[in-house]
Amino acid sequence: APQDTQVPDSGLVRVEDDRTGMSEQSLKRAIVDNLHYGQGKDNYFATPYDYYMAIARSMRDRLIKRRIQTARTHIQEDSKVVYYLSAEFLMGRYTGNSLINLGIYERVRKVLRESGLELDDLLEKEHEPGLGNGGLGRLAACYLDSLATLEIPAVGYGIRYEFGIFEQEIRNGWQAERPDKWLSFGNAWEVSLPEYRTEVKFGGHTESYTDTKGRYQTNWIPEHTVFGIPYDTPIPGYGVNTVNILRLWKAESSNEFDLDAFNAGDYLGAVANKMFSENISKVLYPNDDTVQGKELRLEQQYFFVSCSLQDIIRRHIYHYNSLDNLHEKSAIQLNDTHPSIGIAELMRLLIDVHQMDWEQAWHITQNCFAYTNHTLLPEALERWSVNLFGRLLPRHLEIIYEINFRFLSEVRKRYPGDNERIARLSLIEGEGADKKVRMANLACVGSRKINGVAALHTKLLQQDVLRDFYELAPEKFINKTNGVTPRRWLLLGNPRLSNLITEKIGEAWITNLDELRKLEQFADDPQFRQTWREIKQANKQDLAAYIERKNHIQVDTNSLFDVQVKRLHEYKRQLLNVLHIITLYNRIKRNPNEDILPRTFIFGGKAAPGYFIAKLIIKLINSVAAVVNDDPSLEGRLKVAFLSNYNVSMSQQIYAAAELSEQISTAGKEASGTGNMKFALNGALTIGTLDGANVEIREEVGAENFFLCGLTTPEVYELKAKGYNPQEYYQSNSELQEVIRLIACGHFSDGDSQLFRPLLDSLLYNDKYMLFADYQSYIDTQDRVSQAYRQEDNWTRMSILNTARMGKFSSDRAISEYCKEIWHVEPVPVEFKEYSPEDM
Ligand code: NBY
Repeated sequence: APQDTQVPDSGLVRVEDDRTGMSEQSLKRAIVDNLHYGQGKDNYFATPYDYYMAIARSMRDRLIKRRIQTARTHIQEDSKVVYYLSAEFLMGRYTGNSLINLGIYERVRKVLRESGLELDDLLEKEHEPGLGNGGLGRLAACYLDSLATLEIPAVGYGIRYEFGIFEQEIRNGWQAERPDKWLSFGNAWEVSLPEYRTEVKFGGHTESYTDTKGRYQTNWIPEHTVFGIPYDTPIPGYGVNTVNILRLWKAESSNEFDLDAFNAGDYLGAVANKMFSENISKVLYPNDDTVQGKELRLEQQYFFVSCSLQDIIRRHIYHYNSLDNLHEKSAIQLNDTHPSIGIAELMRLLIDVHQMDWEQAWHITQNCFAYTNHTLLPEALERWSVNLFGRLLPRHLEIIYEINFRFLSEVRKRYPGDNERIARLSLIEGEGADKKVRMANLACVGSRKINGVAALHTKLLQQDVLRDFYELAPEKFINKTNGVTPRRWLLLGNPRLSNLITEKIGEAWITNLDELRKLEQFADDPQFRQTWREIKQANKQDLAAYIERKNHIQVDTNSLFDVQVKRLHEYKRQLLNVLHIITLYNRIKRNPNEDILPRTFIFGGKAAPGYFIAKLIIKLINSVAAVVNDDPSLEGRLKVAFLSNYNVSMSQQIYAAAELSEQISTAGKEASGTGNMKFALNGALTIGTLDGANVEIREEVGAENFFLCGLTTPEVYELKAKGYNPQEYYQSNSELQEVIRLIACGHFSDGDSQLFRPLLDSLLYNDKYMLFADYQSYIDTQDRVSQAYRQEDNWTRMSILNTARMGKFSSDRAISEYCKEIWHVEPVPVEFKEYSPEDM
């Protein structure tokens, strides 16, 4: 080897490495270097996108060094590792977050300013990776941030969708979808590792044989095989050297071109395998909270789960040369049932590939997995037709039948003759042709722990959705109330407020959110209140400028910013919010001098493309906006803005500017909600039902600082049991009648009385989510909100107390609990060492 790499360190001159250095000089050199050699540009040719790429690459360089040392440390210490399996990771833009977590946001901003460049503008050039639908995918992202910050060895495993969640456009008030080509300008953040590509089988049949030791074995002869190529993105912790990874799998063909088929003149047949393979990681399914029993979806699930488990096993064997202790060194979390096929796949890998016996394999499997449930809606529970399942995964179906056989024998011993219970617990539902595999049952049987995502949700799982499993194994059930990362949702998203907070109480809150309690002492300080208000005002002005630019609506920044942003879904009741807007509109129309609080209603959210009613609600919001915003008799007191293509980046700006947070789902339907936490953290007050985590938010901030409305869960159940009739509420409420009649007569649809008929009919004759039952309570509470907003000082006080009392809802708290009570993992501190020739 050449000797000249060994430069003796004189101990006098220390020059920072361009790829790790943190001084202003090093950062500047790094960015210029990446601009030159990464983008092939200099300042004469460089576009803002080139600068963005150069900044991103400079940050990635800094993280890669730390990643290598993190990986080394985890191996040296024989650390137990958390594997977070999720079909969705809604990460938001990486670059701003990495600057924040490396602690050099301000420094880089200064360096760029010296060259006449504005960091915040450049960061907006990053195409947000939208690899998720909503709360579930975003929760996975917050948890990765906390895992790294808490120095827990962890890997996120998922799918590298070529197209993420669709881009939403509003055309003539309707939602239209465009494909999200997020990779078309390249992705500075990922590194591909083709050497770790992994083979996955699909279809075909199984054969039994007896091996040389006389053991009964099964061989799976597949119809197709596909390769999974891993792409890694570094996940930095805040203020620590730990950098974990998010490993996403891309599907590629294992035989590009079938020469035999080609030679036989079958050109399309020759590329069939390529098309099958590449389809698998092509596109994210855009449904949240409803399942589509599509074959491609099951292919996606099995594809990424099989790649991930093979990857876990490969690394484990390399390190320990045995799988006997797999469960002692790995904790595998199932983010909903989407990856729950992993339970059968791990059994298959241990038994068929690694020749373990059933009992040992089952012991290891049950002790590796834990399952998080995210929904109470029956239509969201995944059940695959046995037919389809057996065609795609014949070996897994056999294994599931075997798991079920053994499981039900135990159940029978415990509940002899209780056939109904046995039928409910079975992994297989129904008889004959339309038998289904119940993925939630598989997840429950194969996991050591089962958790809900808010206290109420966990209780309802135990009493309702998973009751039989709770009675069978109550010790498996545990609550883990969701949390959000304060790094993205306060420090990055609301710099003005973060600076004020840090000025007052220091920066410990960034990694210990309970510290925010120290703000309580300033809640009655007039000067502090004034500054608090000015910050909200400045954030509102930024959002108003955005609304003006995008929607061409001028909003009054002194009006109450009343915000509902989340996926469009009937149970989330955006329609109830609209009924309130029209109620206020009618009041002004009836009495133009009525003293109505000026409000700006802001909506954002995507509807699943096949969800007609949700799309009609978007059309209604935009139709009401068109009438209300242009009516001079309102004198600008009401404005409505639907912000198209709501995503993580947009939401950061919205939470910072919001004053009223709408969390009005029908009680017992929203598992937790996490937007509710982000709003309150940024000082918005909540109007909400006793649903999901709202219950706990209200407990923390105090009932006097929360606007409660609507039925409770027991009341909802009771009303349903005695036969809910929306007409009873409708007939006795003249203000409600006026609202419905105004929509019905075509007032918001150019006289078309049919357009919104489906919405009105569903309210008048069915009203599954009980909007009419909660209407009056909601309106009354909104009236109280208006009065409270006019007591400016007291509103500000409530706002400060909301932020001050959000400590519980940090994802650091949530993840610490998972670590202690589910995963049994400990922090592993990582030391940072400069490069040295010994690295080679
Ligand atoms: O998970 C959400 C819950 O609705 C929300 O209450 C909770 O706070 C959040 C985090 O725990 N669920 C959710 O976002 N679900 C999905 O996005 C989703 C996506 C796909 C499918 C089902 C649900 N699917 O079956 O394809």
